[in-house]
Amino acid sequence: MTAANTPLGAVPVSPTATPHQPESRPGTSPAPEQVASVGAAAPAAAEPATAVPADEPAAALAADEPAAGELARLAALAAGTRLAPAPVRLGAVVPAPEQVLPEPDDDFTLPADAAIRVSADPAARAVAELLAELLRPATGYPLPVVDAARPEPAGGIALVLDDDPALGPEGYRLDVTPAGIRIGAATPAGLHHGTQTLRQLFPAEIESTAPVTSRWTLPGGSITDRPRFAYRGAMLDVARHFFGVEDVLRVIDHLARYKLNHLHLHLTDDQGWRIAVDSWPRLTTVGGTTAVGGSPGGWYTPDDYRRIVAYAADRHITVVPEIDLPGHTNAALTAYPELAPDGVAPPPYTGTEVGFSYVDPANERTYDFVTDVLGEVAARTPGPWLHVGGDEAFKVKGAAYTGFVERVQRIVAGLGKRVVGWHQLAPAAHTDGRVLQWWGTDGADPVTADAVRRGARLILSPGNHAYLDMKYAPDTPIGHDWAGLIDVRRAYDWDPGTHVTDVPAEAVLGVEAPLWTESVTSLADIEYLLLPRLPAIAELGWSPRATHNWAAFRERLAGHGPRWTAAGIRFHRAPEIPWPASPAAVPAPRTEADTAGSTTTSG
Ligand code: TNX
Repeated sequence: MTAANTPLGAVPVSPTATPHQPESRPGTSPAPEQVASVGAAAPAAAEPATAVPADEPAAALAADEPAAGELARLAALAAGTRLAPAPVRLGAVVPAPEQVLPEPDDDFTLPADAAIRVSADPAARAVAELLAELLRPATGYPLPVVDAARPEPAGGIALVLDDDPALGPEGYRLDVTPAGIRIGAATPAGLHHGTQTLRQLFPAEIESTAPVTSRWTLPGGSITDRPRFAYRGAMLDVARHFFGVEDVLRVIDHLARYKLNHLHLHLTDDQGWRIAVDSWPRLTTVGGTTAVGGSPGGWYTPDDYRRIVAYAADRHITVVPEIDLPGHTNAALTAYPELAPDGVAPPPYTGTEVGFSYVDPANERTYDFVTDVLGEVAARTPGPWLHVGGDEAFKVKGAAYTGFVERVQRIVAGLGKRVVGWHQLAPAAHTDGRVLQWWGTDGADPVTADAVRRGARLILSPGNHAYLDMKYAPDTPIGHDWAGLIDVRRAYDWDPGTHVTDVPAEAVLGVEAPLWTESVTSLADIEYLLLPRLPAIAELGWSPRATHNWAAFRERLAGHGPRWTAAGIRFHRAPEIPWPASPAAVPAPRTEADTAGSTTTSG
């Protein structure tokens, strides 16, 4: 944080500095008319609460059953019991905001007739529509979105594009006062991140996909927030196992929730080619049909890919497509043997070894292939990045490797894109804007540090902290352990700014959590490995280092268990996190006033 960006009089509040609010606070009960009559507002076809306890992958169930208290709470939810949760603590947000100024007397309860007023700008309006979509199912409120020249909260929510340059391209300021909620930002992206913070300030039941009769009270005060790093991402390997569009959209939702702004798709590997290329059609029709262990293959049509890109863009997430070259190309070679060094089609590969396949760097046809493939992918990708892999090409050595990489880097530049590659690209010549994704396990890496001195910037994905395909513990199902076991604390306790020796923080563009999928076969598996570690990596990417504090983080993270459960999201109940043993929101002791305003869900 710089002085210029510090609002007058505001002091950063460390997440530990604000004591927990008591479970219920006197004087904050809403007037009866503020208590939602969800039965009236809910759509007639609404199902009873569908927020069933989230299933873990079958093998994990015994170790990771939801706490009994949570089940009781969910039963109450399903029965339509009126809930009166205490407001969450203003600073109880993941990733930790830059500045938090609680005003405990300024709590605000969202009324059923609230509107979302938004600056007259199409992208800002889209943020408002998404916020309304997030809040409507649980509240059952209509929450109309209204354009306004100067939006005011007016007893509801205002999303205001204002020109506060201090907030930067992704920052926002959120105020909760008795007049309502106001989020201000210089950009739609900033407004979007502000809405994700707002979402976390609602009681956990806001995540329910069916109406919940509750009092939607938010904690008073202000949050001023900006990211530490510009690049915050996660990677999904859709090549080892294929995941359809719906699964990818669900992963994008998880990224958006934690203010990540890049989704890296590992689209090609030995076991499958997952993106259609019109000029080389057999890449998918032949190379896309297989997956690890004989699982079904699949691929994205141009429309599928555009759908993913558009859904991500609506959430201010940029898709980074990876075509892994020159190794990890067995699937391509099964389709086009002319690219193989011996010109012979290899058999399809469904194992999990690496490093045996490569396209022939001495064959000109290989560069036609690279130019066509990258050209088509670039044309369908609005974001600036093309990831060209480069890892584990064990059979393309020395000058053959660097010569290939330098040529590919020129092809990417010629397409007007910015090249990213795994840090094995480091020895190749620098090219403008080049970014290396570092996945080492030992921060002493002079070759990468040298590439940084020559101009490269780094995305940090240390294998022993950020690899979400590593197991949590020896007895957790799914995943590898070649880079060690990664429990939540290990995912959280490192500093991207100092991690690689002789690489200054300014050279670090950001962080990314890769999820390789050799052992991952379903969305349930993905969520089990992502949650709760993805929020840890997200916090490293977003939050100022001054907020870094394991004890405080685990407390804040614990509050997300009930949110995921309410949303039907599976997660690993990591033992080092103090998940609430009792419900996040228990049926409040009923007062006369409460009873008068109370209704049940229409379900
Ligand atoms: C290494 S990390 C790989 C991947 C594997 C992963 C498994 C990297 C750039 N390459 O091919 O899937 O380990 O953890």
